[in-house]
Order: sequence, then C-alpha cells, then structure tokens
Amino acid sequence: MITNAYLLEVMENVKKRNQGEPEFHQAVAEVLESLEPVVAKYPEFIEKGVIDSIVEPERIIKFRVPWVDDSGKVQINRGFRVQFNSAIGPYKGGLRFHPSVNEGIIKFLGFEQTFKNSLTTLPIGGGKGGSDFDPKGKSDGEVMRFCQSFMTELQKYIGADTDVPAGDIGVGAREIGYLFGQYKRLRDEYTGVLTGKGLTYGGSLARKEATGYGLCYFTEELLKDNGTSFAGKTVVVSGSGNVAIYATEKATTLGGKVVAMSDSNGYIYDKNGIDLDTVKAIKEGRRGRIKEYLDVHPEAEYHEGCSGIWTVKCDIALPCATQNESNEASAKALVANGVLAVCEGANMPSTPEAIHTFQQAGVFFGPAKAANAGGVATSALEMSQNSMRLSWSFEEVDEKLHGIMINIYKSASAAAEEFGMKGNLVAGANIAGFMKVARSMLAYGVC
Ligand code: NDP
Ligand code: 2IT
Repeated sequence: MITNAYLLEVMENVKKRNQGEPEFHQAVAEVLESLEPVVAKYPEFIEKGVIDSIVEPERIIKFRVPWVDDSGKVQINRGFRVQFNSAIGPYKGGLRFHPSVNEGIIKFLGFEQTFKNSLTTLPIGGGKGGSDFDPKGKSDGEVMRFCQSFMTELQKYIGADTDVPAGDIGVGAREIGYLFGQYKRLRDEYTGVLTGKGLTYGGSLARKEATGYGLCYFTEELLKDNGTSFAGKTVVVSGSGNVAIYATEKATTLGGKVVAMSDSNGYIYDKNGIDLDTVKAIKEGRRGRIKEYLDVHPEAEYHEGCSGIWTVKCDIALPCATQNESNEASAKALVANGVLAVCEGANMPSTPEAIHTFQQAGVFFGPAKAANAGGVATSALEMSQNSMRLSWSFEEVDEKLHGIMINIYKSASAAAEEFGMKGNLVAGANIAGFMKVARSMLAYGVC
C-alpha cells in the first residue's frame, strides 16, 4: 500500500488521467509503493518533478491499420506505440498483436519496460506497441498485408537511434520479417530498426532463446543464493510460446523436470517430463494447439482452461503466458503444494494479491522486470552488433546474457537490502531500475 501523501496524489492523478486502464494503474501502484523509502532518502526526486514525469509517457501514437483479407474484405485494426521514456536511450520494447490489446495494456508494458531496460545496464529507454490484430487463424498473406500496413504508419516514428521495436505476444520471426522488409522498402535504409530479426538479415544468435534462457539464469542465481538449484526440481511453465519454450529448454538443461505447459485453451500434464521437440513441432512448426501433444503422447493429460495449471504440484513455477494469469487462488494453490520459487517470464503475470501470497509464505519471488529482462538485453546486444556491422557467436551472446542476468539479480537484491527490504526482489528491481532513469532525468532538468 502507498502511504506517502505525495505518492498517493501522483497515483490519484494517474487514475484520473488514464481512466479505464486498470493494468496501467496496477503497474504504477507497484512501483510507487516500492519508491517510498527512495523518496524519503532523496526528496529531490519529488521536488524536481521526476516522479510526476516518470508516470507520464513522453509520446503516444495511435493509428488506423487498414488491410485486405483473403476474401477481399477491408479490415480495420488499431495500432499503438507508446514511447514511454528515453532518458537512458532510444525507446526499446516489443510489439504485441493480440485481440486484447488496448492503450492501457501498451502503457503498462511501456512503463514496466522503462525500469526493466534500465536494469539490464544497457543504453535503452522504454517503449511498447502493438495492435488488436489477431494473427491466429490468419494466412501468411493476411499477416503480411497487415504488417506492411502497420509499418507504413509506424515507420514515421521509429529509427535505429530513436525507437527500436521487437517481438512480444503474437509477434515472432515471421512478423518481424514482414515489418523489417516494409521499413527497408519505405525508408531505403538498412539499419537495426527492429530486433529479433532473422539470422540472414541482421538478427542476433541467441535472441530467440534469450528471454526463456535469461529467466532460468535469473532463477538459478536466486536459487543458488538460497542454497539450492534447479537440479531435481519439478517445474511448471505456463504458456507455450517463445518465452515458455526456451524457459522449458533451459530449465531442463539445468536439471529440472518440466511437467506442465499451456496455451489459452488449456494445459497439458506429462508426469514423465514434457517432450519439448513435440511442443516445438506443434507451436513453432504448425501453429497448432497444445492439446495436440496428446496425439504423440497419449499417456499425458489435457485439461481445458488455463488457470488449472497452477494446481499442478511443483517446486518452481514459471508463468510465461500473459498479464494477471495467476491470481490469489492460483498462488494459494501453489503455496499449498509447497512451491519454493516463482519467477515471472511473462510481464505482470501475477496479480498484486498473488504476489502478496507468495511473499507472505516465504516463496522466493522473481518479478518480471528483473526475471524476463534477458530478451530485451539480448535485443540491445543485437543493436550493438548491427551498429558494428559484425556478429557474435551463439556462445558469446549467451555468455553475455548469463552475466547480465546474474548482475540483475545482484542489483535487485542489493537495492532491496539497502532500503531495508532484504529478499524483496519486487521492491529491489523497481528501485534499482528507477535510480538510473531518475538520475538521468534530474540531470536533464525539466524536460
Ligand atoms: P507468444 O505469442 O510466443 O506466446 C504467448 C503464449 O501465451 C501462448 O502460449 C499463448 O497461448 C499464451 N497466451 C497469450 N495470451 C493469453 C491469454 N490472454 N490467456 C492465456 N494464455 C495466453 O508470446 P511470448 O512467449 O513472446 O510472450 C509471453 C509473455 O512473455 C508475454 O507476457 C510477453 O509480454 C512476455 N515477454 C516476452 C518477451 C519476448 O522476448 N518475446 C520478453 C519479455 C517478456 P495462445 O497461443 O493460445 O494464444
Ligand atoms: O517485454 C519485453 O521485454 C519484450 N517483449 C522484448 C522487447 C525487446 O525489445 O526485445
């Protein structure tokens, strides 16, 4: 709960100014609460207007995206780019294509991205974008026409030194290819304007794996600091997209056994451990549904509905699907089943009540901003390679990613301790991410 009168007023203003955007309010409330001891120690962040500024996006771009479907009908979607904060570098953050996308969702993601990107220690500001377009069930031609139309408008506002989008839900290698191709065509420019690109046209090795691998490197460090590891642990991973697949791969390599995964229809449970090649063939190969896993592994179980996955007994839970996918009831079920650690691969997958439940029960909790920062960190490494016009080996990128994730754990952990909240990585990540952005904003004066 926020108690500082000034921070309470900032929160009220955020609610007034951003009505009907509960996810954005949720993300801001969590950060402001974490900042209470920071503004007590450094009142200049209030006096010089940094707190008021940091909750207001620098720019919001909203546009119409017209495209023609396979039957010849004109379809209209809405596109967004929220350029949240450029204090420490060009806006950086993914694009999400999902029917649930609206301005509030993109704002919450752009806000969180600002602190996450700061935690990586790399020079990237915060931004996010997307559309309410649903790539599910669309042909490649429809997705291409949509992406080309989306980029025709977005290209006016982005650039390698201005704003560098990437993937998120519903935006993977296929979409990035269409988007980059259209940018290049319109601007006649071959620069690192997007990340997550294909390896033949400027992509970085290990970017595809980076969020999931980074999540497990972070989790391993948290476990190590508490005298344990992935070895021999039972793991549940929600989702079965980019983050979930590579989290499952790395958790398995580190000695864990992943027994459940999901999509928005339901979850699979395989007591023998998930066969990831089958999941990759279904999801990366043919964009199928997770229940098709049973066609290959009839001994596994499929359950309709996605929240049931949190009732599966496990030592480590890695939510990797979407925001607020784990609520108080899910958290209580995990705690009752003896969960040891919960680390967030998705952005804001746990509700505030779920986080409270984990913290009260002494569960090691790794918040999204810190735990899933490996994807954007590796995007920044892709930007470095593009600027140099050179590329690093998989091992080189993976080693840098590993070092970055260890460092993020350490700085979140140290910040929590410094401000009297030892072990509270939610507060630690928010504070550590805030300090660099806030000090830069102070240096710029009012701007
Ligand atoms: P993908 O599109 O590759 O996969 C998303 C997965 O989550 C799918 O299994 C999808 O199921 C499921 N999902 C999506 N929306 C919902 C929903 N409303 N309810 C239930 N399940 C849902 O996306 P990513 O793996 O890239 O992203 C997953 C999460 O990780 C997101 O929160 C994203 O913001 C975050 N993230 C991603 C990064 C990246 O580099 N890609 C970096 C850091 C965070 P279905 O197929 O049925 O829709
Ligand atoms: O939420 C995220 O950090 C991402 N979707 C990745 C953003 C990026 O620019 O790589």
